[in-house]
Amino acid sequence: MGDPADQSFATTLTQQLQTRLLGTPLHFFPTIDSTNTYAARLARDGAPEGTAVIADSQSGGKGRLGRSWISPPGVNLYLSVILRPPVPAATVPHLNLLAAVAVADTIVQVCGLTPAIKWPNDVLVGGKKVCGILAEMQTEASALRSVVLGIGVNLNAPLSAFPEELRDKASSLFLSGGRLVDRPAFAADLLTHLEKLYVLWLEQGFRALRPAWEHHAAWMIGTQVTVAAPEGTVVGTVLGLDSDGALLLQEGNSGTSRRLLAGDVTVVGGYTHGVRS
Ligand code: BT5
Repeated sequence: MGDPADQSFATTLTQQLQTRLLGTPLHFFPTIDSTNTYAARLARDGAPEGTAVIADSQSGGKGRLGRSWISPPGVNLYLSVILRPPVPAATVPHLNLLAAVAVADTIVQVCGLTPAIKWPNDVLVGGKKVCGILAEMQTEASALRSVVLGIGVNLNAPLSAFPEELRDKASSLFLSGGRLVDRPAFAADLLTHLEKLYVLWLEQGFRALRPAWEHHAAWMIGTQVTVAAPEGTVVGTVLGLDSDGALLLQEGNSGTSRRLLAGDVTVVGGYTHGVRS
């Protein structure tokens, strides 16, 4: 599959893996449309929990709500993991928060940078997005069959890898920290953090993840935001996270508090509070 450089990514990652569950088996592709789409196909065909799909580049990388994820070759990480948690489908959004904590913990450990989580599924460094997360589930007769947890992290992308319109919003760990990141080592560490948090979540539920999430998202508390939620646009001040992972807002001048389960957050006046590199 592909050139030797590609193969060395997969071989080195396999050698460095320290997980019991996540990352085995590992499917590696020099290029693919979307690791999430491929993993969903594997999941439908019965692939076991822990199966991972990694690609060096994606031609159709997916974001949420039909948006796309810029996925140039040779520089970043595009990872999808198949999970089969024995939980109700309503708790699947927790996995976005769980993955954001795992990415933030890995960034601290590998790069020594200070990441900031932006609810629900972004990780920022220096106020710019370095990671996006896409959890997609498969259900049967309303029972959860599998979840494909997709994670894209900009590791070594130069500014030129991003289209003009993203250059003030997106960054890579290399651009933020000034040092190239070892891609297989980052992937191995990320899978270790993911597995640890996943086991914790299965055993103890979301409340066990909440302190770590709040640590990385502390900058959001008290921040004025606009949330484009499925139920409409809400403007307010972030109060925190509810026990089930919902975002709590104090709305406008009314003082009413609101619980939001999904949406896109924009910080009023820009990400200045999230700038912590
Ligand atoms: C996300 O969506 O942030 C989820 C991205 C998930 C990507 C991973 S890669 C592995 C797996 N396989 C896939 O096909 N997908 C997953 P959303 O919150 O909707 O953000 C998408 C928006 O982020 C875009 O509309 C752009 O504005 C911006 N964006 C696109 N590519 C980016 C990049 N590489 N870095 C930073 N921002 C980007």
